[in-house]
Amino acid sequence: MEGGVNMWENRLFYPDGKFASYRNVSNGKYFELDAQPIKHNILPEIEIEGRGYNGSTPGPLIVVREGEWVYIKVTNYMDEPTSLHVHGLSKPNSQDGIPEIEPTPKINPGESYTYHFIAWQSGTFFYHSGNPLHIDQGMIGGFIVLPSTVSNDIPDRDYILILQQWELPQPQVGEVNPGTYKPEKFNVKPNFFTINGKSFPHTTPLHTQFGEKIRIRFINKSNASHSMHVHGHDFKLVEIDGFSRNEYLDTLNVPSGRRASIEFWSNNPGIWPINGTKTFHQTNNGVNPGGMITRLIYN
Ligand SMILES: [Cu+2]
Repeated sequence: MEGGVNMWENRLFYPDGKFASYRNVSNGKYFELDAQPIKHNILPEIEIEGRGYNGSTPGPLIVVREGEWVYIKVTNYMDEPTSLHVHGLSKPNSQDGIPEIEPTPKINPGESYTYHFIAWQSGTFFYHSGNPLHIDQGMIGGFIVLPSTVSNDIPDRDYILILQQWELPQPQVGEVNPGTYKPEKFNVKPNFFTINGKSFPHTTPLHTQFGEKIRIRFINKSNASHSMHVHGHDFKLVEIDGFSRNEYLDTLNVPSGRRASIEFWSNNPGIWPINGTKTFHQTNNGVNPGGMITRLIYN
C-alpha cells in the first residue's frame, strides 16, 4: 500500500530537529550534508561550540524508503578530515565511512564525497562522523528507512528522539554557569543531557490526542546507556536495530549504538514525563529538573 507509506512519512516528528531536504533522482534520493563547526544552544543560557551537520546537532533527519538508492554528498567545512558512517545498515565496504580501518574515502577539509548505497532494510538508523571525537562534539543525525509496503496499522505519530550527553566546564555540581562552552573530549564525565539537542525544560514536548497510537524511536550513540521511561503508559517494544520485537515494558535500556522503537496507545490523558531514569541524567549539572526529560502532552 504505497499510499500508506506516504501517510506514514507525514506522521514522522523530529522535535527540535529539522528534516533533511532532498532531490528525487531516478532510483532514489539525493541529500547534502555540510560537516561544519556549529554553535548550538542546549539551554537558553548554555551554548555549545561543537560540530554538526547543516548547522545543527543532531543533524537533519534523513528519511528514505526501503529499496531506494541513497546518495549523500558530504562536504567538509572543518579544519580536520571527516567521513560519514550510516550505522546499522550494511553496505559495501567503500561506503561504510570508517577510513582509519576500511578502504573508504577520508574527506579532507574543503573536499566532498558522495556516499551511495541501497536502503535495503527498513527501520531506525543514524549517521555520524567516522571520527569518534566528532560524534561527541555533535556529529550525529537520524536516518529512517520506511518500509516499501505497509498495513493500515501505522502509528498516528512517530517520534524520533536522539539521546546525547555533554561534559561542559562548570564550577560545581548543583549550579549552571551560563556561557559558551566546547564539550570536553569524549564527554567522559557528562553533566548535561539532551534529547534532540535540547535539555529540559527546553525540550519541545511530544503531542497526542486520546486514542492515538504513538511510536517513539530512541537512538543512542553516547558513551552511556540510557534507560528510558514513559510515565503513565506501558509500551510495546516493536523494533530493535531494524528488527521486529514484541514485548511489553515500561522502562527500556538503550545501550550505545542501539535504536529501539516503542509503541503505546494514548489512553491516559495528562502531562507525562518521558525521561532517562538515571538520576543525574534528569538534571542540568545537578539542577533538578533538567537533562534528558521531555513531555507527552494530550491536546
Ligand atoms: Cu555502525
